[in-house]
Amino acid sequence: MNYNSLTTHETQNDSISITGKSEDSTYWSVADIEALLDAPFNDLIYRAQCVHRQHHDANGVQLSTLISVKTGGCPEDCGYCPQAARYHTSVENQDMLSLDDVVSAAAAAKAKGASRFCMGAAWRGPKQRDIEKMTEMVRAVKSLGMETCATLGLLKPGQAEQLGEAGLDYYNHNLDTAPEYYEEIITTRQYQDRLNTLQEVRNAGINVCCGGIVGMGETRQSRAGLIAQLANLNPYPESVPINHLVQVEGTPLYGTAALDPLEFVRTIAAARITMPKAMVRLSAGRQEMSEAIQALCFLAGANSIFYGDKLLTTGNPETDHDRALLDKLGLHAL
Ligand code: SAM
Ligand code: DTB
Ligand code: SF4
Repeated sequence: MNYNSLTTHETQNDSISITGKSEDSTYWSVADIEALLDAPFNDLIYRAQCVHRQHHDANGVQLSTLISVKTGGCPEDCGYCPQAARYHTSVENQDMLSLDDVVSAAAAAKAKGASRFCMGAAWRGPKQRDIEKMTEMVRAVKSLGMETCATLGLLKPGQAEQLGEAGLDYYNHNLDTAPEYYEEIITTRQYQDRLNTLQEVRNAGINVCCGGIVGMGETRQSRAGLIAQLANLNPYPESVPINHLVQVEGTPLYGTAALDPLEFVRTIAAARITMPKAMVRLSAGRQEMSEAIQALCFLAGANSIFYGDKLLTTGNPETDHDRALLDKLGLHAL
């Protein structure tokens, strides 16, 4: 199918659909997604917006607040990450936060309007004693009436069940990039390890939050490859964070050539079209992004953001600033 000439046609029930691969199809080839990314920008965004409106509140944005419950000193070698022990960045190691600290941060996030609270840890994966502390945190945050999410690295059999029993709603574990580019970025764990963890999460009945990073020097074909991997997960993730690389001094990817911001917008649109019901999160990198590009991301189907002045270790727009942006665009928090 040639997406370079996307046209619209009226369907029997008069709603607008667009010729091309059906959004309900379960399989997307890399070539299908490359064709989307290669399409004229207006055609791509229009199609993404149509898909978005079929499945979501057109002007709603979900707000998730992040907290790093254990910072730095990580044994892995992810080339983008300021928390890897082997890179010399300005991140200071911090032991696990106390339950009280986490609950206060969650309550403050809720008071500012966040509906989900995501707890991240700089681990290859949690040990059993870590899972015990995490389940306490999940229970406490859940009891505040917030959705809970955790991102703790690779999970061993049985760990996802324990998190699920404590009330974990989502587990974030990213594929990060396309399989063929992965070894350029991370060598201490394999793509298949990540897929195995995602399967553990699915088997435990926890919603999957899985996405990746763009702007790591990958080709457009590799961006298509990432989206294909995500879209072909069966079922595809409920939540899809699309991060723009935050370049941190001391990491191997610091100094990577800047990506054209419109490529980022195209990637968001491809995620929306191929995973119509997912929440697509405009994730890391917003602080470095203009309001105009963020607005285009919302137009392309992003309907979730990280909300709060910090991601895990790097900055994110101030909440007042984000509120003003949402107001300016007539967007409301979900
Ligand atoms: N240690 C766990 C793991 O890697 O699975 C959980 C935390 S890790 C920081 C979560 C995700 O943050 C990574 O998979 C990556 O997608 C994202 N991330 C980390 N550093 C980033 C950066 N500098 N820019 C954009 N995204 C980043
Ligand atoms: C995700 O996809 N992005 C978030 C969250 N999941 C855990 C993390 C972004 C981290 C950006 C770099 C930092 O702040 O350390
Ligand atoms: Fe460790 Fe996660 Fe950072 Fe990789 S992304 S170095 S696993 S904290």
